[in-house]
Amino acid sequence: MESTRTRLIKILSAEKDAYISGQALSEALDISRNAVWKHMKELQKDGYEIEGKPRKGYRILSFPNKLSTNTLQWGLHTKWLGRQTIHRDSTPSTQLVAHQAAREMAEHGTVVIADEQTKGRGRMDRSWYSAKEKGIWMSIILRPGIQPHLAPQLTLMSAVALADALRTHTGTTPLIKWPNDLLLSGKKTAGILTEMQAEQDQIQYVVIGIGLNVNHQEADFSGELSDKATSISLETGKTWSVIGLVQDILTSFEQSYEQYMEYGFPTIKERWEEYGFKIGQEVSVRTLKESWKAEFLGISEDGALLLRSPNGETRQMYSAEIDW
Ligand code: BT5
Repeated sequence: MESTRTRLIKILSAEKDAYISGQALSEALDISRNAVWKHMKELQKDGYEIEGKPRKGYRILSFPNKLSTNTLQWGLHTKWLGRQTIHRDSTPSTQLVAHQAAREMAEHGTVVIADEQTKGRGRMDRSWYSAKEKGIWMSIILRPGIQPHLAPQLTLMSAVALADALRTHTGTTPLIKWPNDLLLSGKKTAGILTEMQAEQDQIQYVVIGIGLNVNHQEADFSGELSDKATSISLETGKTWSVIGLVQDILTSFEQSYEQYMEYGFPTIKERWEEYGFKIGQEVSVRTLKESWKAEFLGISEDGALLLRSPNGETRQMYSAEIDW
């Protein structure tokens, strides 16, 4: 059951610019007019800017710049993505919360987001540094009707959606380092982690984890990250609203996902290659058995890495460690 406060915010947000009378609110929420007034005072204390006019009623002028399920909804223009959100002030990892929610049948498009992760994770048990309120640490639950072996394409699709959103929202031009890093000025600003629960030929759900450094300053990165990591703020010299950026990423993600589901991977491939890091350049490739130099040609129609070996042969690789 939603709290009275959440219902009150929902009613006020749905009205956008119009006023709602104290009487209408008291009836809708089944509380006294005095209780409505008290709730308004509480909201103002939490940073909501609320206008109350005699004989007209109340309206919200602005939301606080603090992430919450409510502030995320205000100004979100998606159809289905992020319509259900789970927000945590602090959590070990939004991936864990998302897996749990998905097992409990959370719907397609549910977004889990946290101000801070204490055990953020990358691929292969690597860790992901997720400082409090500095970035976007979120996991998206999807239930795509595709074959499990195609799931890696969702990582590439997500990277394109994220790169598009960063380009339009912040004016930066990210590059995507295969398969899941977003770079600005050659340093990592975002990473994507795709995890899935599937049977042989059917995906139950996929969780796409997105970590994006937004307002970190140089002092926020230490150790190995000091020369490997960057943030949108470091690159643009500005502080960004995490909420506004999340909303634009979700819009971009929803569009890319729909494009992918409708037209398949080729359209994503083209967009990916526009952002591809080191396309046409030499890289070192390591597999379990061998290590060799190759020219990075781009990605194939199904998302594999395309490499030209020194003898001129073109090879497709689905997994390899690349020294860029
Ligand atoms: C990734 O792994 O890049 C995937 C990161 C996914 C993080 C999101 S946040 C929301 C969701 N919840 C989670 O717990 N995870 C997801 P990988 O390619 O394995 O890169 C990991 C490596 O990136 C580390 O070994 C570090 O070298 C580096 N790294 C760690 N934190 C970083 C940061 N904040 N910025 C830049 N680089 C970082």
